[in-house]
Amino acid sequence: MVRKAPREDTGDEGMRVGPPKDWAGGLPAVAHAMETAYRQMGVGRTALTLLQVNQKRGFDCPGCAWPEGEHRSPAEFCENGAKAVAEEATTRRVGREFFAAHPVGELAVRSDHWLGQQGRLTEPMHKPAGSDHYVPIAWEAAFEIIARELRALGGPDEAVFYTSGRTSNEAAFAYQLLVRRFGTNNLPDCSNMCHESSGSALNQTLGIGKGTVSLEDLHRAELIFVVGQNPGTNHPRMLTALERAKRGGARIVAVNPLPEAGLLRFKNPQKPSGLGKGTALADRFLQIRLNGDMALFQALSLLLLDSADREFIDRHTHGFEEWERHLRALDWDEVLEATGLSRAELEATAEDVRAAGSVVVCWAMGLTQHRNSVATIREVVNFLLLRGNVGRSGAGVCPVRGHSNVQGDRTMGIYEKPSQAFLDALGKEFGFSPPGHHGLDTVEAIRAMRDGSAKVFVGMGGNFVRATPDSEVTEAALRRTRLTVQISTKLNRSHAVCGREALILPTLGRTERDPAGYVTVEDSMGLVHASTGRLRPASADLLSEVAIVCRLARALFGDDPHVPWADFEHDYGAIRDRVSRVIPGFEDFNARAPGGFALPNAPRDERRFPTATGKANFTVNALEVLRVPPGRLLLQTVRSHDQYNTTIYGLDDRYRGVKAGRRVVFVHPDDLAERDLADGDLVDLISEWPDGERRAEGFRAIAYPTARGCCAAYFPETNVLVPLDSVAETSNTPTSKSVVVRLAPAIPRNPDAG
Ligand SMILES: Nc1nc2c(c(=O)[nH]1)N[C@H]1C(S)=C(S)[C@@H](COP(=O)(O)OP(=O)(O)OC[C@H]3O[C@@H](n4cnc5c(=O)[nH]c(N)nc54)[C@H](O)[C@@H]3O)O[C@H]1N2
Ligand SMILES: Nc1nc2c(c(=O)[nH]1)N[C@H]1C(S)=C(S)[C@@H](COP(=O)(O)OP(=O)(O)OC[C@H]3O[C@@H](n4cnc5c(=O)[nH]c(N)nc54)[C@H](O)[C@@H]3O)O[C@H]1N2
Ligand SMILES: [Mo]
Repeated sequence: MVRKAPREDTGDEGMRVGPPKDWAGGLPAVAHAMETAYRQMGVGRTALTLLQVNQKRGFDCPGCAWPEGEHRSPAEFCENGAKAVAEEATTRRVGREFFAAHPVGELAVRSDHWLGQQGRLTEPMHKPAGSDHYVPIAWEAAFEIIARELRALGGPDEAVFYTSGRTSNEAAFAYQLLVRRFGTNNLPDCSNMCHESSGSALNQTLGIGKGTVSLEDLHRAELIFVVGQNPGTNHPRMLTALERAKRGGARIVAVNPLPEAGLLRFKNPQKPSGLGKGTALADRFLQIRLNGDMALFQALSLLLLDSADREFIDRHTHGFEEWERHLRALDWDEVLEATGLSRAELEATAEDVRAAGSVVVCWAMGLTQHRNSVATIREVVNFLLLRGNVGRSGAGVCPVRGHSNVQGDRTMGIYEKPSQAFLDALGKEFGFSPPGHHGLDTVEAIRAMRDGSAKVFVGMGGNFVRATPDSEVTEAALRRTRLTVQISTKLNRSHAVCGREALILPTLGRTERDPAGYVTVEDSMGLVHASTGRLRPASADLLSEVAIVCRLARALFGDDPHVPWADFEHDYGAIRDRVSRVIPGFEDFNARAPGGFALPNAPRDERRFPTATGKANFTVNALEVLRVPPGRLLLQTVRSHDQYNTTIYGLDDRYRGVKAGRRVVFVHPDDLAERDLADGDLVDLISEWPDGERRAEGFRAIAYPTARGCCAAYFPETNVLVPLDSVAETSNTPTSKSVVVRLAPAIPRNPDAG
């Protein structure tokens, strides 16, 4: 059986490819940001909006979760932050006329780019069962439909409540409360596909599922590893922090199969220095093979065993001897094969570490989306513990989060496996018994919908059908449900690939005025602060996410003796009062929110490790080299410079030299030659898995300086290639960065197929 990606109008005809850039930022970044902003918002609104990003009394940038820092420049935005804002603050609108003109069947084959470009959703829409059109519906009627369908289920576990990571703390807390009052822990979220592996590994080893460094630690670090991350595109403000660290004398080691522009050189667009050559960032570039990181960190640790911090190890850690024994048996041939690096490179890097008083390791999706991701991240922890690089100034673990409030949503209880302590506190505060058994994560939720055991899907933001793996399986799963509900700002494919009955509930974005007051978010480094939107809402008929949750709760529960939903709807302070009594670290939440505050972090603040052993745990992780069958390549699915996850801003990937197209696959020239392929050839990507092949058609092969044996292509176009059952151990994260594929000359496309 062959699974194929749906045909879509990609508009790739005018594609041009040039050499990749070796620097990021600078004036082109400003120019591109402005161009997008003007196109979406016009000149006046652009000035008004961009000046409020990440300011003390402005709104939190919906772009990424990188912290703001103490000294905010008057234009604390970056190119991609500006694009994220422009997407939301666009003046384009999608109203009832649009849905009258475009049946659902047509929208389902439109490209993600086209869908996103249509503009902001303006009123609640309903697709009745059996119809191919959305029609307007009143808010209360929409809530009645959801309540009716939820009540009709065989039990609460037949519903799935997804969350994407832009939802505010207040909305997230109210949402998980509604879901648990209803009786299920089926709260999958985008984190399941993102940093779940980091959370799993860090909880077990350090006793906290978050990073242990502050922005100041990064500024003070003597050596910074940036592993499996492309900050020039995905966390541009991080480059400013790296630049600052470098000015203070830090060295930077970039570990990546791709020579990403932002890792090599940075021209700060906010400083006059941004005009010149900029700052060279990485002192050392380790061009590693995909999935070679566990071998890398084991090898570095082995080379550094003689310089262990014995005092720290004896006092604060557990399991060192067993780990040391395991390391000493490391097979160098396997290390060199897995990493694709030379022994000399590894030894030189170990000397960098030996010379550094403090080390930070930063990482993102390059480490989290492999089968052995949890073990790899545990190995990063081992490497840092060895020299006492956790819980002191300038040192620690730094998983760099994606969505702007993904970390806060988890803190608020958006989690399918909540701790008993959290459930007890929630139950005590509201006087009910939350469900004790664990719920479904993202992959399990897809299986449950596929198998018919989950029948209602509610999405609090995000684009479930496009963000998830195995597109064909997932699309069929969603279509099988009785009802899908999408609470969204913008149109996306999850509105078109929907349940038999479907609802679109349009909501306010971060940038917009909310009469019920400010909301709060938590950044990647555990700082909580307020966010206040100031723009006029995209339509008078939008409700805030909190209001949607509260009104749905009233339709579902009637007069709820346990939760004052009406109060919550109109006064977010009333929600924060409850949070302050349920979640540790939020004491006096309302008083502290406006100024912002740091959540407690035991490893960072006190060198205390609240794990099962009461110490930081060394762990033994078996090294398995990921060998691909002859003729195959390992594919990673990445973001282009012009996208935000499934939102496609444009068709360029400036830093990688691609213009006006997305169906490309980056391959090492020698790997192309071995396959008798030439730069520019059209190929199909075929992934192989025991249950059958999956095919993504019509990709232009680009000769590119990636590591040998590896290739890269953009998601979501390649999600069809990631099998649903190919997941990371423990975290269950889809293995989006290591898919075994073969390249085949493309089957010519039928020009009429659209
Ligand atoms: N503009 C913009 N900003 C974003 C996003 C966006 O889509 N657009 N998305 C947001 C979200 S949700 C997230 S999670 C983050 C994602 O931020 P990133 O993790 O930077 O995003 P990816 O594009 O997935 O890039 C993965 C990087 O890891 C490298 N890599 C892949 N596999 C391996 C490996 O096995 N080992 C090593 N060492 N490196 C590897 C790739 O070459 C690439 O540089 O960005 C957030 N910010
Ligand atoms: N193959 C592959 N797949 C991946 C990844 C990968 O690297 N490779 N990365 C994974 C990662 S890291 C992540 S985080 C997921 C992302 O998965 P999601 O978070 O589900 O996807 P997004 O594309 O960020 O969601 C975009 C939609 O969110 C809605 N939206 C935007 N802002 C708001 C808001 O303020 N409120 C509400 N209610 N809705 C809003 C808009 O309607 C928009 O269309 O994708 C994952 N999928
Ligand atoms: Mo993410």
